[in-house]
Amino acid sequence: ERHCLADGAWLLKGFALVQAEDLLATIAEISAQAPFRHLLTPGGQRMSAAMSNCGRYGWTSDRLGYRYSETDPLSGARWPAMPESFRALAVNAAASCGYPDFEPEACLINRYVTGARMALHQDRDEADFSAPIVSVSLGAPIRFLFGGPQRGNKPASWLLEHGDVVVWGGPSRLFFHGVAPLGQRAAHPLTGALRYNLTFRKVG
Ligand code: MD5
Ligand code: FE
Repeated sequence: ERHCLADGAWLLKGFALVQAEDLLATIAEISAQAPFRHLLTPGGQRMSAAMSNCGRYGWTSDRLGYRYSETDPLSGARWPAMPESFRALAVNAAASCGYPDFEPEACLINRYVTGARMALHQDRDEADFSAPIVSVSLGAPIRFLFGGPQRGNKPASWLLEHGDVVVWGGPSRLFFHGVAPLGQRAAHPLTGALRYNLTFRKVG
C-alpha cells in the first residue's frame, strides 16, 4: 500500500521486503570496507546513530561542518560503489511515486541501537532540492517524526518497519524530520535490536 504523508511524500509499506535479507548482507559487505562510525557534529556532539556510505558521494560531519565527500575520511579511499540492487530499489521507489528521473548519487547508511535517535532537522546539504530523497528501513521498528517546513511545526509520528520505503519530494523535501529513540523492546529476527536506514540522495 501507498500512504501519503504530505504533499509529495509517500510511505510504501513493505516495498523492500522481498530483498531485505539481500540488502542486509550487502550492508555487511559495505561496512567491512567503510566501517560504521559515530560522527561528530559541528557542535562537538557524537551522533547516536552510527553511519557509513556507499556511492559516488558520502555524507559526513565533523567540527568543520556537514558535507558530502567523495572519499571516506577514515581511510582516504573512495566510498564503496553503490550496488546495482540499491540503485534499482531507489529508482523504482521514486518512479512509483511520480519521480521518474531520480538517479541516486549518495547512499547514507544509518545504524541505530537501543536508545539511538535523530533530532528534528532538515536535509539541506545537497545542491539540488528538486530531486526526491528515498529512505529504506530495515530491522527493528522506529517512530519517524515528520514535521513541516518550520522547526516549530508539531511533528506527526509514523511507524517505520522492516522493508518500508519512504519517498520525499516536492514541497516535503525540506520538511523537518527525525526519529524517536529506538525502543527498548524494538527488535527484528534478522537484526536483533538493531535498525538500519538507507537514505538515497542526489547531491547535485
Ligand atoms: C533515519 N534519517 O531513519 C532518518 C530518516 C537522515 C535521516 O533523516 O538525514 O539520515 S530517513 C528520512 C528522511 C530523509 C530525508 C528527508 C526526509 C526524511 N524528509 O524530508 O522528511 O535514519
Ligand atoms: Fe534527514
